[in-house]
Formats: sequence, structure tokens, C-alpha cells
Amino acid sequence: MAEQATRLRDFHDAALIVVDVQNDFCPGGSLAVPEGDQVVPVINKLAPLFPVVVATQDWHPPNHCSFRAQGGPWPPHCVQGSPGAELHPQLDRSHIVAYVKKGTRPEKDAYSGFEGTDDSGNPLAELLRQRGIKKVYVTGLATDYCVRATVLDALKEGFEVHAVADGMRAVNVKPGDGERALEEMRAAGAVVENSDAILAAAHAAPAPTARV
Ligand code: VGL
Ligand code: ZN
Repeated sequence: MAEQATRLRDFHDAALIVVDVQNDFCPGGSLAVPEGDQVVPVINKLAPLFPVVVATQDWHPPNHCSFRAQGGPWPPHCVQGSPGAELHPQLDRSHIVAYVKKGTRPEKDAYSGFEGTDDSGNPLAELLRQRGIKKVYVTGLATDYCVRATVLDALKEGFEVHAVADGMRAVNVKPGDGERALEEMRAAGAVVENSDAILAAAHAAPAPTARV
């Protein structure tokens, strides 16, 4: 394959979306995603490139319909105000401009960040558009659930969507679910790529210009 020169990308209208990097989805949590914590250093490396970083949080009431006691598929997780619902302690918060919470009503599950709102009730798509965002780079947990749903909704909302493969991990209830989710995102129009390609596109040296 021919070597392709790395082109500089413009990030001024791009946002990083960090999906559900919460303690309950990391090793030791109640719905731990294998290697879930390994997305944290990848996200911390990418965050400084973006003028807008948004973190979503699964934010369930104790009687949420997705919990087994209510007939749902999952153990209790990300209960509002609990330590398991907090973002991973090593996640760098300094670039985060909005926190979007979803799944807050007992009777309705919400996998996609686009079903969530910030603290003033503003939906994710709105707060991105208000900031002039046209492109989103999606990372987080879990590839086969909330990341998948967030990527597919971002495409429906008309954003250019990049799915950062090494910045996400899958639950893999069935082996291969994560790979199939990535294939689905690609088929729907997302660019699936690794963080090193994104960092290279941000840092590629511009053509030298003569200065006197
Ligand atoms: C998620 C299962 C249940 C996720 C949330 O964030 O991917 N998965 N609730
Ligand atoms: Zn949930």
C-alpha cells in the first residue's frame, strides 16, 4: 500500500465525546468492561487537541428499568450520586466543558449520549451546535452499547463522526460484539481510526516557510 502523507487536520470545529468512563464500567465496578480503564490514558492524550470535550454519564435511579430487579438485562450500575457513577479518577477533567447525563428516568433506558442533557437541560446535539461543532470524535465505554448508539446518533444528527477504536472497549456479552459494532459504525459512515492517526494529524509539521 502506498504511504499516505499525514495531512494536518483542523480541530477548531471538532469535539471529543467521552462516553461513560465511569467507575462501574471499569475493573472493580458493578458492570465492569474488560480493560475499561485502559481508555483513560488514550482520552487524556487526545483531550488537549479539542476546543470542546464533553463527558457523558449513565445516571440511573435505584429502581431503573435496566436493572435485573426490574426485569432488565444488567446488574445495578451507575446509580445517581454513587461512587460507581463517578468518572474514573484518572480521567483528566480540565478540558471538559459539559457533563451530559442520560438514563435518568426509571422507566426508560438510554444508551446514546444524544438522549442525554447537561445540567441546564440542554441536549447534547444542541450544546455541540451552539459551540459551532461540526465533527465529533467518540471514545469511551462500551463499544457495543453506549459508544455504538452515540456514534450512530451523531451520524443521524449530521455530524462528521470519527470512532476512536483504541479509545473504547467492549462488553462482548457475545464474543465479537465489539468488532461487529465497529463494523456497523463504519458502514453507517463513521471513520474508524486509532488515536495515533489523530495525534499525527494534529502534530504533523506544516510545510516550512522561509522566514528572514
Ligand atoms: C452501558 C450497559 C448498560 C454503556 C450502559 O455505557 O455502554 N452499557 N448501561
Ligand atoms: Zn446503564
